Amino acid sequence: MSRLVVVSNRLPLGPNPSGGLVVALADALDGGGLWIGNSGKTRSHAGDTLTAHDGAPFDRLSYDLSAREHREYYLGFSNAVLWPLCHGRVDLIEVRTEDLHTYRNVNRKVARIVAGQLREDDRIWVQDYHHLPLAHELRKLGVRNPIAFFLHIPFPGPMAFQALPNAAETARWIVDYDLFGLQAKRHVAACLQALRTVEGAEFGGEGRVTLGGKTVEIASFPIGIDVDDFLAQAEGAQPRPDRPDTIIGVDRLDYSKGLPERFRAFESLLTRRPDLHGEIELLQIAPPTRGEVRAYREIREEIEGLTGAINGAHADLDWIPIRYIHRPVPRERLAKLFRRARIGLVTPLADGMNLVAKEFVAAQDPADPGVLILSKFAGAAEQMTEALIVNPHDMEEMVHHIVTARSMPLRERQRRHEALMTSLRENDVHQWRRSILMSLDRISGARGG
Ligand code: ADQ
Repeated sequence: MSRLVVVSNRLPLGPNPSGGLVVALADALDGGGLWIGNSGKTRSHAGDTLTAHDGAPFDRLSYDLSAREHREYYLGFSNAVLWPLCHGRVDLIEVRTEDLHTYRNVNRKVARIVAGQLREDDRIWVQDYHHLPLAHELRKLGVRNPIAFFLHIPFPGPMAFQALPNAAETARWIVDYDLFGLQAKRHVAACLQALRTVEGAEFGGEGRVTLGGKTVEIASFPIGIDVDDFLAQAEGAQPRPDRPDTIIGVDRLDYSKGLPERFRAFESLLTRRPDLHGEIELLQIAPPTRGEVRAYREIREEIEGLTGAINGAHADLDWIPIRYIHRPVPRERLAKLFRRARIGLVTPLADGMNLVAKEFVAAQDPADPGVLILSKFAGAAEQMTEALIVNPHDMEEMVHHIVTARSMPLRERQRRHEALMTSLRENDVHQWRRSILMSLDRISGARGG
């Protein structure tokens, strides 16, 4: 068996690392795989020095970023250009030449590090938008190994793609991969349309795109969760209280997650239905993220302002309508909170997949399941059709779905939950990993490499 080399922005650190991606990749990495990523530490000057980390069933190597690399590659081009652009917020992009320059340079440095570790029959799997140029840089170093890429966030449509300062260069980065994996069919369609704006690109069948003599296959691989693991963590939760009914939201505090729209819809419900005062609450858990980027400071202020205003206007001595927690919560705790909630409100304005939607469903008691309300703009909506699918911009529809979910008969809740669970199990995280690696093997096998 050939070895798998995974490259992501941050290396999962600590003994027995356990994030979602680690679980996903473990079976393919255990017993000899290698994972390379940055340490999360920044130094005033950082070179190519590598640190090995014991304590995982696979090898791990980290490098440090310089303060400048962190600012320009990570906060700058990755999170103030690519992230907003891929999430339909072209208005938020902050294009700076030096950020793009450093983004290329960091990827050149990571390519040198990866190339220095490679064996002839290794397969390489690159994760996410921080590393779009990596295959291109590796190919320049003479690396011929099969390389797959997976984008965890949406791919922009043609107009947004053209808002990149380097759209044609980005297309050349993409075709240096053998396989370019996206979360949902709609992102594959967007990607193909975007690449049609690039001069010289040619389109074969089955998502194949050729440019400058290089061919990539573009396909969707919806990421999933480890269903039984999450279900096990949810078991033993306290029974649901009689009142109030909890509507739960769990999201990194990101402008793509649609939190202000969600809070306003909840307030609209409280205003129209005074009889629900004391009967429902919104528990919103939103840990901080990327606080050094301006747009993230602004969304934080907006959410704090809205929480204060809504609670100030509607709370009573024995009831607070919105409980807002701006901290991470351990997974096990989260799973139990999902199980106690009557409604899961997952309403992003754009999202590659959204694993919270899947975790909420997996955590439910099949005998008395809660109801998921899911934005049509989450990649998850393509598979989770038995959720109540909502347009998060449409406040009327959001209010209507909350009311419907709250009064949904047990039989219907069970039927929807069962159908959702079947699809979660068929498309779990292990299936995701297997199908990407099988596609990569098929493509490289067909090329004889
Ligand atoms: P995210 O944007 O981070 O991921 P999501 O898919 O919802 O979004 O994953 C978040 C993860 O963090 C979930 O496992 C969730 O339980 C956890 N989490 C959220 N809030 C937490 C809290 N307060 N405490 C502890 N854990 C918390 C990106 C893309 C998504 C895509 C994933 C995976 O934006 O669209 O689904 O990658 O590919």
